[in-house]
Order: sequence, then structure tokens, then C-alpha cells
Amino acid sequence: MRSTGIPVMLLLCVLCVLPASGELQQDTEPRRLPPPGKLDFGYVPAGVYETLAHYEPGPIGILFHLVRAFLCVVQPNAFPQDLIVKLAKEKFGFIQTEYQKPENIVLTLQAIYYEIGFLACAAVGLVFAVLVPLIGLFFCMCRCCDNCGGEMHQRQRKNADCRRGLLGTLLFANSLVITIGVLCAYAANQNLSSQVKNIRRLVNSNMRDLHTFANDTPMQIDYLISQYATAKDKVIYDLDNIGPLLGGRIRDQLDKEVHPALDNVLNMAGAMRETKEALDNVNVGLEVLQEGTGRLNFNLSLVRTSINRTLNDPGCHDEESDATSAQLCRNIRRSLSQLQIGANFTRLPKVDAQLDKMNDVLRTDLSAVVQRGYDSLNNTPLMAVDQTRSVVESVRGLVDGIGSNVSSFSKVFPVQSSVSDFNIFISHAHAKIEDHYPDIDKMDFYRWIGCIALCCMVVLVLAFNYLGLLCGTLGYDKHASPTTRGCISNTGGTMLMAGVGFTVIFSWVLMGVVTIIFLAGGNMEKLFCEPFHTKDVFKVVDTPYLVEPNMKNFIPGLLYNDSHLELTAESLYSTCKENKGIYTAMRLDKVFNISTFLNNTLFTKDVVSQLDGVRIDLRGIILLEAEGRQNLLDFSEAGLSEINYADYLEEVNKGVTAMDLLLFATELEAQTDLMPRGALQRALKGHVGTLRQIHSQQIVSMEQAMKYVRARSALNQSIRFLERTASDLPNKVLALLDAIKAAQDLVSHNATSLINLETRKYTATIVGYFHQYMEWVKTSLSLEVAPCKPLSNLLDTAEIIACSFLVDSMNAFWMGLGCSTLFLLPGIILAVKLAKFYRRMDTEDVYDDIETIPMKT
Ligand SMILES: *[C@@H]1O[C@H](CO)[C@@H](O)[C@H](O)[C@H]1NC(C)=O
Ligand SMILES: *[C@@H]1O[C@H](CO)[C@@H](O)[C@H](O)[C@H]1NC(C)=O
Ligand SMILES: *[C@@H]1O[C@H](CO)[C@@H](O)[C@H](O)[C@H]1NC(C)=O
Ligand SMILES: *[C@@H]1O[C@H](CO)[C@@H](O)[C@H](O)[C@H]1NC(C)=O
Ligand SMILES: *[C@@H]1O[C@H](CO)[C@@H](O)[C@H](O)[C@H]1NC(C)=O
Ligand SMILES: *[C@@H]1O[C@H](CO)[C@@H](O)[C@H](O)[C@H]1NC(C)=O
Ligand SMILES: *[C@@H]1O[C@H](CO)[C@@H](O)[C@H](O)[C@H]1NC(C)=O
Ligand SMILES: *[C@@H]1O[C@H](CO)[C@@H](O)[C@H](O)[C@H]1NC(C)=O
Ligand SMILES: CC(=O)N[C@H]1CO[C@H](CO)[C@@H](O)[C@@H]1O
Repeated sequence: MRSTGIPVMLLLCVLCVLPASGELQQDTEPRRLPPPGKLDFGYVPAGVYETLAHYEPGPIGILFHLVRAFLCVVQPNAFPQDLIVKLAKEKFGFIQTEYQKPENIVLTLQAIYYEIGFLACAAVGLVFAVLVPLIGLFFCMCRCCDNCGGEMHQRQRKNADCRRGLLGTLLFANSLVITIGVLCAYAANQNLSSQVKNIRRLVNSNMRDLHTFANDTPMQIDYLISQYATAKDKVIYDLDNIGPLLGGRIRDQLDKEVHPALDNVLNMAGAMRETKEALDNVNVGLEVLQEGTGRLNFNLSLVRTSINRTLNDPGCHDEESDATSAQLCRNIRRSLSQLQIGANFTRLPKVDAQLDKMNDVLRTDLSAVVQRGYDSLNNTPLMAVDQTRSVVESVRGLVDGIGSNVSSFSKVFPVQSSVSDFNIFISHAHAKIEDHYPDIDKMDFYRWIGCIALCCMVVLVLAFNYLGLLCGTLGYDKHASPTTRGCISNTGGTMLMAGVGFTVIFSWVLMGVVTIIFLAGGNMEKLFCEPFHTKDVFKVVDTPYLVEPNMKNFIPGLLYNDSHLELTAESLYSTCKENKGIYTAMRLDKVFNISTFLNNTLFTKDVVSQLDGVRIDLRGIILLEAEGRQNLLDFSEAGLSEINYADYLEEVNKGVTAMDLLLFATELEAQTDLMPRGALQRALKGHVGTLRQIHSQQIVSMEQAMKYVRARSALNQSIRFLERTASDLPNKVLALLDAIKAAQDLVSHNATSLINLETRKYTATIVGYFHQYMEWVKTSLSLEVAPCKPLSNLLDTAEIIACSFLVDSMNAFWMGLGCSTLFLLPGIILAVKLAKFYRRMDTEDVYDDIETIPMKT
């Protein structure tokens, strides 16, 4: 692998030839918070670049815009990219031997066609420069021979004053225009000089940025490496928490199936307890009720017997003497059967057999058994921890090893040496540039002097014109004839003529210089500055095989000996202008492929294969021990179904007596009243009293006393509950046992696929941390490490110095000066004509009216 420092420096050599400036603005956009589960690697420490590669010319910018507009008119053609490429490919060969080759002639014609606007303007300038002195010479000689208005004679005309005023005004206006032009030229000249002083500042800030760029890089790379700890910590954390993270998740999944089954068993345990209670209630209730009804039955049977006995009275049998009584006695005897208790609880058996069995069943604590099942399932995380201990340890070892491999990054990538080479190189380059400052200053001084001299030529002419106008105007005497004009006026005229003389002498120099600067500045603007902004210049430079005939793209060709790599001057410039990392901009992946490096150092494959070895065996989990199962079966066989619930419910719902005792007593009394008075009637009335007594003493008590009411209601409820519980109990228990068995099967056998699934997820999470780190390193290296704006700033600074400082000022200068020079021409004519009105004439017309025959004295 070649060291990267050298290619970087090679390129910088190219760039440093052009001096530069620019600012690496920090990325102020706030980074979004990472979503949960994402690692936050923080910010790569970023250097602050101070250069601002942007230039605002200020008010003189208006002038620059004007010049560009003018150039657009003169040269409206688009940037001749193809033409330049062709010319460059020919290496300007046509200049040498083969200029007759047809292609070269075509190229030449194309170039001329492209430059036609410039050439036309230059031709005008040349014609001006040549003709003005020549014509001036002839004019001068002509005048010396008293021709061409040279003779000191003025024809007098009526409109002389008007002409004089008009000529004066025109000359003054013309001079003003020339003045403005000269001021523009002067301003442009001063602007250039003042900007030259800025060069030093721009270069210095660029150099500082380059040092920042180089010096911050090792720190940034160290940061990248150090952030491996973030990923590592997270991995270690997840390894330490493999219990909850892996076992817990498996438990949660199993829980969905297992919990309902266990819950049902727990409910059944509750039902068992309630069943026993109900059975107890039945027995107790029965006892109470049996006792109560027993006593009632005894007393009722006593009464019944005594009534029966009473009815054996002879009075009841005497059919002949007392038919009514006999009939009544028969009626009473017949109704005696109704004197009975209603609900016969004595005939209901106790539920002792069931109660005994239930007591046996309850000797086992089913709830505790179920709780052990829950606990066993909840133990999954701990089982996971136990069973994965060795895998976790080896992964931990791997993670540490990867850490030391990542640290080797800085050894593989010769950052420190590249940085110090680069710094030395920059300092050298800077020193070289510093050496040239005195020359630059000197050259600028000469240039300034030269330009001032040119301006002075125009100013001289202007001075004569203004003075001439002033003297001529002041010395004007209305009454003076051309031969009697005053001294002042005459001086004014002479000054105007002097101005004309200087114009003729200087104009060719001025126009010559203007033409040369125009050609140079205009073409620089059109062929470099404008296409630089539209990036057309890069298209030319990036034309394949242009710079080096055997290299497609010359930059990668020179740097990496691989000219087919997509790395062009424009891509380099644009990428750096976006302040992306030098790694992206220079395609350093060619030298040091970070993807491959990370792929080779972060052996996540090993981590994956280690974690694939995770085996979790849940066969130790027992949801319901055999004891619990037997307990449930015993419960189902407790004989609840053998209880005749219908009998119980029937008795519970019967009244206390078969017939209302009070009603019976009242009817008996009514019948007794029909009988003749006597012993029989008395005896029966006594029985009525006894019945009423039994009612008030026993029936009312049976119906209202809390003891009986409760016993009855408890019996009612318990029997109903037991009936419900008993219905289909064996099937319910069997279904429950089936569900438990299914859950147990799931845990013991089917869980493998579930465990594998969860293990894969867990592995993916761990490996995901490494991948996040890799992606972050790649992204950071591409975008944030060693952001290369200083490189694009170099080019931008060169452009600012060449175009904004030099070319713009040059263009403004030739425009101002050229404008002045052009207006010198009408100035000559106006000045010569006007001088006639100022100077004292040797002769003058006597009769001006007869124009055809001018008469001289
Ligand atoms: C009443 O007494 C007679 C005999 O004296 C007996 O045959 C009969 O069954 C008795 N009836 C009742 C309801 O006790
Ligand atoms: C009540 O039931 C028992 C047992 O079946 C029976 O011996 C008794 O005679 C019954 N008593 C009444 C009043 O029916
Ligand atoms: C570290 O890198 C070396 C080779 O570069 C390799 O043999 C070793 O397995 C790597 N260690 C880890 C933990 O990846
Ligand atoms: C550049 O690469 C070419 C093949 O692509 C090879 O022949 C040549 O030797 C290489 N030159 C250098 C200096 O590595
Ligand atoms: C760097 O490695 C990645 C993946 O290994 C590959 O896709 C890319 O082309 C490589 N880059 C270079 C310049 O070799
Ligand atoms: C990383 O290495 C593995 C094999 O070790 C390979 O399958 C994969 O394509 C590589 N990825 C990159 C980006 O180089
Ligand atoms: C027995 O209970 C049922 C329902 O709980 C109720 O409808 C009924 O009246 C009760 N019977 C007695 C005698 O309490
Ligand atoms: C358990 O595994 C058997 C076969 O191995 C399958 O038929 C059954 O659907 C699985 N049960 C669950 C709940 O995954
Ligand atoms: C009203 C009545 O006759 N009550 C009697 C019921 O029988 C008991 C003896 O079992 C007597 O003590 C009551 O007086």
C-alpha cells in the first residue's frame, strides 16, 4: 500500500501554485437524537476554518458589472469548450510546422470566429492609434502652411456668438465625459492596489486553515477509534443482561401459552376449597333444620293423635240423633292428614362421604404446587444465564480483541507522518509565497505608476481644455472683433490648441495600451473567470486524456496509477466546497479501504458463530407436578355427582308445614262452632288453642329466627353451588390436565424453535451494535474527518485574486481609459473650431455677407 501522505501532497502542490483563501464553516446543523436502541457516538470534534472565500467588491462593483455587460455585447459566444479542448490536444501544434493541415486551419478559423468581437474592437483601437497621429501630423503640416484653418483669419458671420456658445458647451460636455472616464480608470487603479494588500491576509488565513485541517485530523481519527468503547460497552451490557434480554424474552413468549393453563388450575384449587365449604354448610344446615322440623313434627303428631282421639267421642258417631256433628267429625278426620310438616329434611342424607373425600383432597396444597410451576417458568432468565455462561465469556474475549484490532487503525493509516509531512510542505510553500511579496509589491508599484502616468496624459489634455474654456469665456469681449480680442481670450485659444497637440501626441499611446489591456482582460474574463463560476473550466480540465494522453482522469492517474477512477478536478472541488472529508474528496478508499479494514478487524462473523452456539434447555421446567395432577383427579372423583341435588332443592323450596297452621286452626274452630255445645266441642276448642300455640311458638320461629333462615339459605346456596361445580366436573378436570400437558410439551419440546428465534434476534442486536459503529465510522470518515474545504478555498482564493482583484480592476481600467481616449477625438475637432473664436486673428472679414468672394485686407 502506498502512503497516502505523498499523493495528498502532490495534489496540494498543484493547488498551491495558485494562492488561495476560504472558510471551513462548521456544520452547525444540530444532529438529531438517535432513536432508542441506536448508539450515540456523539460529535466528531471539528476544526473551525476561518477563511471566507467570498468577495464583495463594494460600490465599484457597479463598474465591474458594466464592463461585464459590455463584454457580453462584444463577445456573446458561449464558452468554447470544444475548441479549447481541441487546441489543447493539438498542443498548439499549428503554430509550429503543420499549420497548413486543414484541421488546423479550421481550428484557427473557429478561434478567429470566436474572437471576432474582440478582434473587431481591437481593430478599431489600432486604426485609432495609427490614424490619429498620422492625421494629426498632416493636419498640423496643413495648418503650418496656413491651410486647414491654420491661417489667422476668421470669417465673420451673424451666428458667430451662437456657434461659439454651442462649441464651448459641446467641448465642456465632452471634457466632462472624459473626466468621468479618467476617474473610473483611476478608481480601478486604486482598487487594484488596495486589493493587492489583501492578498497577504487571504494567503495567511488559507495557510492557517491548512494547518488546522492537518492538525485536527489525528484527533478526529482518535475520536473515531475511541468511540469503539461506546459500542463495546453496549455489547458488554447486553451480554451481562443476557438473562432478562434473552431468557426474559423467551419466558414472555412461553408465558402467553402457559399462564392461562396454570391460572385455570389455580382457579380449580379455589373451587376445591369452596366445595369443601359448601359441603360443610350443607351438613350443618341439615342438622339445624332436621332438629327444628323434628320437634315440630313431634308436636304436630301429638296434636293429630289427640284430635283423632277426641273424634272417637261418641258424639261423632251418633248418626241418627246428630247427623250434623257426625258429618263435621268426618270432615275434620279427613283434614287431619293436612296437619303435617312441609319440608322433610329428615329424609335428606348428610354429605359426609363427599366431605371426607374433599378433606383428603385438600390435604394437598394445589396452590403451592401451581406456584412452583410459575416459579419454574420464571426461572428461565437464570437458566439462560447459567447455560450461556461460557459463550458469553468467549464473546467478551472477542470484543476485547476486536478493540485492540480497531486501535491498530492508526498504525495502518500513517496519519501522524502524513500530517507532519503536510505541515512541513505547507510551511515551505508559505515561505516561498512570502518571498514573493516584495516582488509583488514592487511590480504593483510600477503598474500603479504606469497607470497614473496614462491617466495624467488625459488629465493634461483635460487641463488645457478646461483652462482654455475658462480663459476663453472670461476673456470674451462682445465688442471686440476677431483681430482685437483680448490677451486672456487669446491665451485660452492657444491652450485649446495645446490640448489638441497633446491629444495627438498621446492618443496613440493611450489607445494602444487600452487595446492591449482590453484584449488581455476581456479574454481572461471570458475564458477563465466566467467559466470558473459556471464550472466550465473544470469540464475542460477534466476532459479525458487531455492533461496526460495515456490517462483518462489525470488526478487519480497521478495519485493512484488508476486513471479510470471517478475522481475529477470538478468532483474534488465540489466535494471539498461542501466541506466533506478528504477521504471522500480524494477517494482515499483507493489507498485505504475503510470498509475492508473494518470488515477485517471487526470479526462479527466470529461473534455470530459464537452466539449461534447459545443453547438453552428448558426441560427442567415442570409446570404441574404429579401430585397436583393426582389432586385434580381426586377432586373429580370426590362423588359430587352422586348427591341428589333435586331432592335437596325440592325440600328447601317447600313450606314449613303442608298447610297453613293458622288457617287449619280457624277452619277447625269454625266447624267446632257448628257443633252442639258439649265436651266434644270443648275438647276440639282446646286443640285449636294448642295449634295456635304451636304456630306462635314454633312455626313463626322456624320462619323468622336467624338460625333457621341462615341454615336454609346456606343449604340453598351450597346445594346450588355444588350442583354447578359437579356438573361435568370430570371433563373439566381432564381438559385442564390436557391444557397443562400441552403447555408442558410446548416448554419442553416446541420451545427450541422459539429459543432459536429469540437467540437470533439477540445475536442480531449485538452484531447490530458493531454494524452501527462501522457505519458511523464510515460516515464520519467520509463527511466529518478532515473536512477539506481549505482545498477548495485555495482555488476560490486564487479565483478571487485573479478575477475579482486583477481582471475586474483591469477591465474597469481599460473601459474608463478607453472611453476617455475615444472622446478625445471629438474633443480635437471641437477644440480646433472653438480656438478660432478665442484667438486673436491676424485678419478679419470686412463683409461677411458676400460669402462667395471673401475679401482680405
Ligand atoms: C284415628 O284412630 C283410629 C282408631 O282409633 C285409627 O284407625 C286411625 O288411623 C287414626 N287416624 C289418624 C289420622 O291417626
Ligand atoms: C320424613 O322422612 C322420613 C324418612 O324418609 C320418614 O321416616 C318420615 O315418616 C317422614 N316424615 C313425614 C312427616 O313425612
Ligand atoms: C485481530 O486481527 C488479527 C489479524 O489482523 C486477527 O488474526 C485476529 O483474529 C483479530 N482479532 C479479533 C478479535 O478479531
Ligand atoms: C500503473 O499501472 C499499470 C497497470 O494498470 C502498470 O503496468 C504500471 O506498472 C503501474 N505503474 C506504477 C508506477 O505502479
Ligand atoms: C472498498 O471496499 C468495498 C467493500 O469491500 C468495495 O465495495 C469498494 O469498491 C472498495 N473500494 C475500493 C476503492 O476498492
Ligand atoms: C465482509 O466480509 C465478509 C466475509 O468475511 C464478506 O462476505 C462481505 O462481503 C464483506 N463485506 C464488505 C463490505 O467487505
Ligand atoms: C334459593 O336460591 C335461589 C337462587 O339463589 C332463589 O331463587 C330461591 O328463592 C332460594 N330459595 C329459598 C327457599 O331461599
Ligand atoms: C409444537 O410442535 C409440533 C410438532 O413439532 C407442532 O405440530 C405444533 O404446532 C407445535 N406447537 C406450537 C404451539 O408451536
Ligand atoms: C305447644 C306444645 O304442645 N309444645 C310442646 C311440644 O313438645 C314439647 C316436648 O317435646 C313440649 O315441651 C312442648 O310444650
